[in-house]
Amino acid sequence: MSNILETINSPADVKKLSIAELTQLAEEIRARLIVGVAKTGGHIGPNLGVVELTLAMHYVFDTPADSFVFDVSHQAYVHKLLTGREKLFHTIRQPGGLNGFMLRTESEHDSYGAGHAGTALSAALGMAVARDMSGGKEHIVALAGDAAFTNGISFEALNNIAAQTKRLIVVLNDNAWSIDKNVGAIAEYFHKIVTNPTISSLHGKAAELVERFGGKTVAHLARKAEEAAKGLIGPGMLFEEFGLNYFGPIDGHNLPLLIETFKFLKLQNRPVVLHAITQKGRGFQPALEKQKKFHGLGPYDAETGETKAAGQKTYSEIFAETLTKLADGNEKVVAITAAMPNGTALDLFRPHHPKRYFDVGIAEEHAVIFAAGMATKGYKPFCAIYSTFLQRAFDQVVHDVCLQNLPVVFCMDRGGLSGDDGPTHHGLFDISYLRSVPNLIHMVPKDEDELADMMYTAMLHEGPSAIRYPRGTGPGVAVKKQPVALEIGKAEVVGKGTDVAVFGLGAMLPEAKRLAEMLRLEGFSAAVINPRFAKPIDRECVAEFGGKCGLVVTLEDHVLAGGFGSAVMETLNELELQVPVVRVGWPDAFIEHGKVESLREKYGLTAEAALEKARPYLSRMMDHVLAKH
Ligand SMILES: Cc1ncc(C[n+]2csc(CCOP(=O)(O)OP(=O)(O)O)c2C)c(N)n1
Repeated sequence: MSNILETINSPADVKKLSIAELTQLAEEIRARLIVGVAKTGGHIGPNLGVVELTLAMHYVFDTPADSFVFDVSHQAYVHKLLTGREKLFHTIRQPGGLNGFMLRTESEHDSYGAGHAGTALSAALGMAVARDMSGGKEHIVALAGDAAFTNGISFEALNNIAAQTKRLIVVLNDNAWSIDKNVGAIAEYFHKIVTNPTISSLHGKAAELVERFGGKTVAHLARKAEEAAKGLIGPGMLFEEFGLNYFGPIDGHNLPLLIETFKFLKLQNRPVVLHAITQKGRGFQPALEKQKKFHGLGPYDAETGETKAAGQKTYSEIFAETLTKLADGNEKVVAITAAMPNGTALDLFRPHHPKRYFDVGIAEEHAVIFAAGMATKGYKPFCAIYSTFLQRAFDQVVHDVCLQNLPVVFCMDRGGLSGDDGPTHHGLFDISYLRSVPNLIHMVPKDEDELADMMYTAMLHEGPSAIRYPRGTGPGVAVKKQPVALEIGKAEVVGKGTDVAVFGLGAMLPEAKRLAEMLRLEGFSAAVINPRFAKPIDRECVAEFGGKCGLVVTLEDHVLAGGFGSAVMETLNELELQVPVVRVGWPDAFIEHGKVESLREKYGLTAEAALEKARPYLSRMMDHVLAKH
């Protein structure tokens, strides 16, 4: 069997193929995805679901002149394979390799970068309006999953589309899944359309005819199907009410039908929605059986789908187990996730307290206000939202939770560098953006047991609180049976010293200890402090060490701008202490994807790099230290 995929250097090559060849290409792409992602890890399920859709889009439209905007863009691997990146596909998500999402700097075919959900319709509308203003003729196609429609921004865009442009194509890629099963009224609404037997049979017939006539009558048929569908579902089809013409549901794996439909949609002079039904994980049995797992995962066996047995418990798992325990003993504790039961591990909590578990969809802003509402009635909501996704809900944290001093707990998973996912997913800003908000306390545990203590502290605290913890596993410390409440704003001194004070926040504490050891070998007495709180900062501790030490070093897995080190400097300034501060953290730049360890080395988040940064101050201190000891 000749390998068609190898001959595809750009979308122009796709257009040369016959339907039979395209069908073969679809199979080759599936095989390539399954085998390739088995080695690199990545979003295999979503990509297997959009093979035909992406092929048909590239067959009919013309990127980069036309623009494709993918929501989240985790399903853009097929697009990457068809736009000159097949030879590099083995590098996806690998250091220095292709990014796992659309990236404007990676290819002229990637018209819009993303990683967070709900952005495709707004971005595509912006492009369409810009095109209209400058008299362009190109097509703009937004592809968004069914779960993207649980997100408010998608609806803000829908509300705006018909008023702003006559030409925009929205593809609703409906596989009924978010990462978990899609939730809420929108999911049910799509389900009703899809399972309506009359519509299905009508569209089945349309598909047959398209195949038979090679699409010659498709325009006529689509109109007929659309009219019939309208009559069947009732007067107010959701999208029609928003002023978009609705087409579908159609089989998102039927290549000829998709091609003819896109050709037809291209000619429309009104914004349109194409509702395509697809199957997440199509063509790979393990992914069909375990939809959730195969949404996105690390390396797996390409034959069986087996993954390495999980070893040590992750921070997410410790979080979920602790929350279950807290909820066992306190009936006011509730758990809220914005479509991330798997990632946050709240799916471990769900069976224990199903009535106190809430998946609100990909709706972080709503999740936070919903939590605020529950808190006004005496409940203790634990809002489990990744650090990067809580960025979405900043105003809700400020205006709804903190301004009213409501006791909502933000559990920010992936606080710190996320690694393979890259800049869209690194959780590097939460200290800066939360530290400025009155009433909120911000905690960072050094290990799993301290995470449990912090959650307990947050449960007892009468105002808002936030806890950030890193992706993956921690040091592997056993969690006590009964957590203890920590004194708010109190740091823990883990190593005494008088010359240098090293503050190691959370995951950076081991580096702080290593640095102290290196300093000791050079003749300096170095204290090591586990700050625990980024806010309120332990003023007494800062005053004590800032007063007696000749140098303060801070280490954090966070951007330097406005981070923990900045908080220490502000405090020293308020205390009128003139001690120099060496801050170690991420620079003022978006950090690429890669392995955490090597990126830390590259950007100087190691004890060695800290020592080099401290060197000029240490030299100046030397005489004084020699005299002292
Ligand atoms: C703001 C935000 N919250 C959460 C996520 C995590 N996330 C990534 S993909 C996804 C589900 C997407 O489902 P859908 O849009 O239906 O696409 P599918 O994967 O099913 O093709 C979620 C919740 C995100 N990317 N952005």
